[in-house]
Amino acid sequence: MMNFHIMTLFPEMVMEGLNTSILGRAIQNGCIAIDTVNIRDYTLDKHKKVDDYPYGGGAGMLMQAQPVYDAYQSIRKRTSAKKVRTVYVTPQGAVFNQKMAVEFAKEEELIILCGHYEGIDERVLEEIVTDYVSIGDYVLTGGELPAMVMIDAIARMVPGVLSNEESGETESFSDYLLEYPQYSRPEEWNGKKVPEVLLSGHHKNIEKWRLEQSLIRTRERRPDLYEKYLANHRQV
Ligand code: 4FV
Repeated sequence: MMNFHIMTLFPEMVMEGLNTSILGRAIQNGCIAIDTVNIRDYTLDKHKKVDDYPYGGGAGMLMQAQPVYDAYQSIRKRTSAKKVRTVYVTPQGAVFNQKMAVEFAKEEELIILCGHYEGIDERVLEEIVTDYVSIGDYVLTGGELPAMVMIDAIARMVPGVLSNEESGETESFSDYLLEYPQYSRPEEWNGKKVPEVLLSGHHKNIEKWRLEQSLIRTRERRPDLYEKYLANHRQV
């Protein structure tokens, strides 16, 4: 059972987005639990102000420390572990990948902090964040989509979430190679036939064909991963 606690200004956006097919079922069958904490609920002024101008000037607004910290404390009060792993999703973080998803899936509890505007006051980040994670080198308007992307990838790796039919493609990133082309019925569609080898029933030949296709696809689309694969499989 894995508990995700999401700190956000837009709880409904996150819950709506995550309560779908596989994740919805995982929540129903108790493999994972997802709750949201609305940072705005922890403001102390009547205008429920969460942001202010950045010292030193610069464009945009910054989320202030106090509401974030108090929202965090509200989660800590009801989580068991001493220091719960707390991810701040931000372009200033390590880029998320399948390896990190597998690692995060081992946690019982995971807090994910979603920023907005230009980001969050550094002083509260220093206080509560254990991991800085980016979903890619581009700038979004908020941390909710990154949080949902991470939860989707992490939850898939929690035992019981995927049925064995669904857990196929996870290994496609385990040895740097992209997954091979896949086909299903009918055997011919739009004048295009399924590659003969896949209909042959020769598992050795199918495996060989799939590896070849993965190598071709990886070399074409992700030369960076292809280099890593070659380095890892240097024929001595
Ligand atoms: C982002 C990313 C991202 C930046 C300012 C939210 C936005 C706003 N988070 N991976 N790329 N965040 O663009 O994680 O606060």
